[in-house]
Amino acid sequence: CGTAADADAVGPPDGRLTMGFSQVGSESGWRTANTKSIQESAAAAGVELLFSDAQQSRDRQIEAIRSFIAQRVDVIAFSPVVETGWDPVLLEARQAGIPVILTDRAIQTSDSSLYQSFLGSDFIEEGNKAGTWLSDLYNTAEEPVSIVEIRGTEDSAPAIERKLGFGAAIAQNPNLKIVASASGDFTRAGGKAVMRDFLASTPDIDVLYAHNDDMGLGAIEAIEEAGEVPGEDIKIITVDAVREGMEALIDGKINYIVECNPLLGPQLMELARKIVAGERVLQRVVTEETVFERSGALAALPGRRY
Ligand code: GYE
Repeated sequence: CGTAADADAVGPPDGRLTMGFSQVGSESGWRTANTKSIQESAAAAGVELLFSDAQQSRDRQIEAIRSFIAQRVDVIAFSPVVETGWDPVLLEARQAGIPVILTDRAIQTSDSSLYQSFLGSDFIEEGNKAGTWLSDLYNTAEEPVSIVEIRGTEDSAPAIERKLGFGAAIAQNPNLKIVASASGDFTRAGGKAVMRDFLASTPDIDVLYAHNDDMGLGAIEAIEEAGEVPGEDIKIITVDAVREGMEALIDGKINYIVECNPLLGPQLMELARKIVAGERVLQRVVTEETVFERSGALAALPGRRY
């Protein structure tokens, strides 16, 4: 058991690390797998986890982080719902001497020393992979190809960067045009509602690019209700590769999925342990990911954990 003086020493005084984790919400299959990974890895690593669900609200995340500071946790980790607005609360954490790790989503800040490390995917690269596949698919097209885009949560890093990466890649092929784009907030219901609007307002849609599987799955329902065949009348590309997305890919309703790995728990626990022990860590840790067409999905699905 530690004394007050031990609080500033390297490592938790009782040897057991306490982590406050503020999760975005439970908006998607990806998020469910991510939460499970973090909870299971904390248990396996003997980390005491204070877990808080922000239901997609930045204010609730800030409140959660303040409460972790008040409880004097050893380390704070969070997945920021949007990119901006974090500096004040991160300064409070610094003043309390509590290190912060970003997981999954990045922030915009003028002071990147406000966090120790950022562990997550390269979303620009994901958007790029989606756009490159599409450019190649239509490389002999002579007619314009109409693309609709369903974006993730407004102002979130994955929505901003998946759009950017995709846009840069399709610019290689002058026939490819985004004719409509709206946010479906990364949820299935959001994806369905947006797709229904697109189908009513936009003639002759050739391609849907959805920023995650859940929105793509919601859009598939809207497409089928409109009497069209997903994957054939409208080609569909999504991001994540959660089980239901992979099943839709195998059924031919989705044509291509760019993988985004939610299993960040083990790496997060390792980073936390090192940071609290005063070891140096990389400021950016990028997760490894692949892409799937139907054959790859068939081969990967049996061994998939989510
Ligand atoms: O792609 C989406 C989730 O931030 C990478 O958030 C994550 C994204 C993921 O809701 O399904």
